[in-house]
Amino acid sequence: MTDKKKNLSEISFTPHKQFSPQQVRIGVVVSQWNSQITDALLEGALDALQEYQVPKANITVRRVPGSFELPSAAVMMLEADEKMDAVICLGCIIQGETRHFEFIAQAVADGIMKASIDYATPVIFGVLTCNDMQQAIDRSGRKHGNKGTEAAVSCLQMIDYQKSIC
Ligand code: DLZ
Repeated sequence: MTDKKKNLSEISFTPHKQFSPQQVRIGVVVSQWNSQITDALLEGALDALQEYQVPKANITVRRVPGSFELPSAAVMMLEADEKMDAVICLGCIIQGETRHFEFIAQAVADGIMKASIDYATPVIFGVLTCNDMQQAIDRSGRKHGNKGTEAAVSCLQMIDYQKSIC
């Protein structure tokens, strides 16, 4: 991870025997702000889940207005479906002229962490926090890989972890 040019999406893991991707249920909440980017993150995430053989029928995708809404939307999903194994949050926050960036980015990071701890369930931070649009483009399927793919693999790895300790 120290090499800036490294494609961060080139991550994988070896599942434990107890892990059956065909049986996991995953929610994905996607921010509509910067949708050009978040749609690409979603595509990367869904491709990765498909590669690991998670059935499409076991994946629930929902859109929310902006990244700020991601933590509460994740919690609502976990509340609504107790069989949900994990939720992936996808968003893109870009630095602007005002201080919205720092408030939103910090709140989202804290909210996602709180949701995962409160529910003892993986809630994955697939949110780009970028200085400009080019950085976001580079991390949503270009030279720095796709953060959505990375989020999906992290999600499966955490479900695997949870099942391996139960
Ligand atoms: C308001 C706002 C701004 C200025 N910028 C972004 C952004 O870069 N990325 C993002 O995901 N959302 C942004 N939002 C919207 C907030 O996340 C939120 O949806 C609104 O403040 C309504 O609560």
